[in-house]
Amino acid sequence: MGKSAFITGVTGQDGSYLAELLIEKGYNVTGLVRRNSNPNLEHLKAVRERVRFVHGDILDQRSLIVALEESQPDEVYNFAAQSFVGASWTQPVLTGEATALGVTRILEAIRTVNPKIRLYQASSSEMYGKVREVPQTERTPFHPRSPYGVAKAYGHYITVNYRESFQMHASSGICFNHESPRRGLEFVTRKISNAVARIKHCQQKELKLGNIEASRDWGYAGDYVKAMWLMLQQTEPDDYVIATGETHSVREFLEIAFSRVGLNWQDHVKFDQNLMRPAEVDHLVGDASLAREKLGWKPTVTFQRLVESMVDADMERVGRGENHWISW
Ligand code: G4F
Repeated sequence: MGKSAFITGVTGQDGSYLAELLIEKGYNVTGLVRRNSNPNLEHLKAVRERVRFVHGDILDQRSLIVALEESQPDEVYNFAAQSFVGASWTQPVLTGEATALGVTRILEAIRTVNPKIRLYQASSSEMYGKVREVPQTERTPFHPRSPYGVAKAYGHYITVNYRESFQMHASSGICFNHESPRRGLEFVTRKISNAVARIKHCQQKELKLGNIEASRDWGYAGDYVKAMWLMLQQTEPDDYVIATGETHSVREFLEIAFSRVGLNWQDHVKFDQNLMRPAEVDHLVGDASLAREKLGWKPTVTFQRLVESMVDADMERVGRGENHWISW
């Protein structure tokens, strides 16, 4: 009989790529969805008949215990969070409840139902914030710069703590930014690729952005979920930086994205002070040597190819008449 996995945040970018990967590997996959929501299964369309959905909420301890009792997984992958950094200043308490304490609830649910269940926790390069060294490794100290980054640091350390306190097989992937055509429209990469397609199709004239000098280590989400799975196949749990080792600015992303459709970004992009963050993370670049050595993992998609594939996918979508628009 195949293994079984339980994924929180299954309808999102990472959850959907991981569900596809695990189903291809013969897993039984259960996904947690919120009862009151009308879950958008668009990203899961290739596999949705093969995923079993259970209701529950990362904010509600009992629902997590019941969901794990019902699904009896071998592995849990925790992606549930308030994951947009920008919103974490306007919803700091919700961010703490979901992104920080949500991890403790998952750990407690595992301890209660079956402490042998293996856990993948989605940690984040946002924990490095005002970076103390370049590139960042598993040993680089954290200095988070947003309520989101602070909450992720809590989630990271509580995972380490339960591993050390209760000998749980709990691992964290300190994932640097990872993108794809399934990225949410609020994140800068998808905001740009969607706007490029809409501008090219004469549905939008300009694109408002905040700090375009910020630079990130941007990889492809489909590559990153493979590293997450590999972490749970190791005999010993550990924490791993997952990154490409290259950093690029938002400005570089704009140049490639607009030129992909023969446009000049300077003709369309406007600066909007309201999109500047109260505290910024200026420069992130990760060193994934440990993942390369221990997991045999490496990224396969270049920055140029990533940007182009996102623009191509949005050009196709907008061309088909699918209209995605975001006002912030
Ligand atoms: O795309 P972003 O919103 O991603 P951010 O803040 O780096 O966070 C993402 O990656 C993290 C991993 O490091 C995850 F943990 C997190 O959940 C999320 O997936 O912003 C990237 C950069 C920032 O410096 C931001 O200030 O783009 C800058 N930016 C400039 N104008 C903008 C905009 N970001 C957004 N979202 N929208 C803008 O208009």
